Amino acid sequence: MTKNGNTANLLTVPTEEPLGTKSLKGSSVTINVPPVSSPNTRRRISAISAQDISMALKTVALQQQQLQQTTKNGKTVKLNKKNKKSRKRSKFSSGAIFLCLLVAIAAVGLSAYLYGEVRRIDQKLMLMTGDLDRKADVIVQSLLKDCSYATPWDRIHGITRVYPVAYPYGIEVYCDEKTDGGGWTVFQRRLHGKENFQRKWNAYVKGFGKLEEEFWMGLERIHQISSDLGFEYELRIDMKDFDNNTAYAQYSKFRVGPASSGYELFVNGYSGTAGDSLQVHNRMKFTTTDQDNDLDREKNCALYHHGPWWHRSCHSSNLNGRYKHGVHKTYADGVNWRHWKGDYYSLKFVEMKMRRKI
Ligand SMILES: [Ca+2]
Repeated sequence: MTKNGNTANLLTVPTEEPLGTKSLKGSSVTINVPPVSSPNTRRRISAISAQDISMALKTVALQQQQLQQTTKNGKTVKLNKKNKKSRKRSKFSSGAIFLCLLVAIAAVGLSAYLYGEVRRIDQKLMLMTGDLDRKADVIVQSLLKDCSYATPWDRIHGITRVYPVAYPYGIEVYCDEKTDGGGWTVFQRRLHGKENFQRKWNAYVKGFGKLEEEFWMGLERIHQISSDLGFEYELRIDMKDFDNNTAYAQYSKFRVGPASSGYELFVNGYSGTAGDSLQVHNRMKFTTTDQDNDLDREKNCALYHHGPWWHRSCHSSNLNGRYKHGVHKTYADGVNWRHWKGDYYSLKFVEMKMRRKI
């Protein structure tokens, strides 16, 4: 019933789909129909209601479809945007990773290349250094083949190691760095008579004695040092008698030949204070008691005068003779230098030395 007492007609029309609105509930449309007061009114209501209902239903259905479509499009748009962003991010990430990999590979390759270059340069430097070391060794050894370039240490201590060509591992020699500017390689010394100089051929070839005291360097070493074709050598002989008087004999040219020559003596150019008692022995071979190379056909000069030497037939100097402490009665068998002290005086001190001429 209505407020004015008319009976309201309620018309319920089923819908095709749920409407989901406040005015349209459930699966049907409820329309308030005014009370029917007359048969004409009933017909008009009936006719209007049918059109309205039909239009309303169509309108609602259309709106519903539009709403759904709008909702779907919105989601799609949003999804599409999200997908695009995601794809962009994915593409960016993949590109960044690829770039990083390229950089890493390039870095590894560059590092390997640089390492190889450094290794090659290092090897070249090592080869160059080794070559320079070898050349330096050759130069040093050529300089140190005798006492010509003795160090200050050698000047103090006398004994040093030198490297003649025939002795690549070096030999120890005594250097005289005090006499006449130094640089002398000493090859014979008589000092106190304790060393036995009455020795045979092999001993005189190899050498004997103590470098600090009395010794003979050896014919082979004297030959090897003095016969260097690149240089000339000079000879100096320092002497002292028992009154401590000194004298010397110096020769501007000195050389000892090889074993095949009998260690032939080459000497020339005397100067000094002792007189020349050696020039007469020039071109003589060395003679020992067991190897007679002298020119005396009747005797062995080394045996007769008790002194291995470059005897002719026999000598005017006999510096390897017996150590007799000065004056002696026997003929020329002491440490004799005829032109200073004669054939009957055995010297207190003798030192024979050679020096490279520069
Ligand atoms: Ca003879």
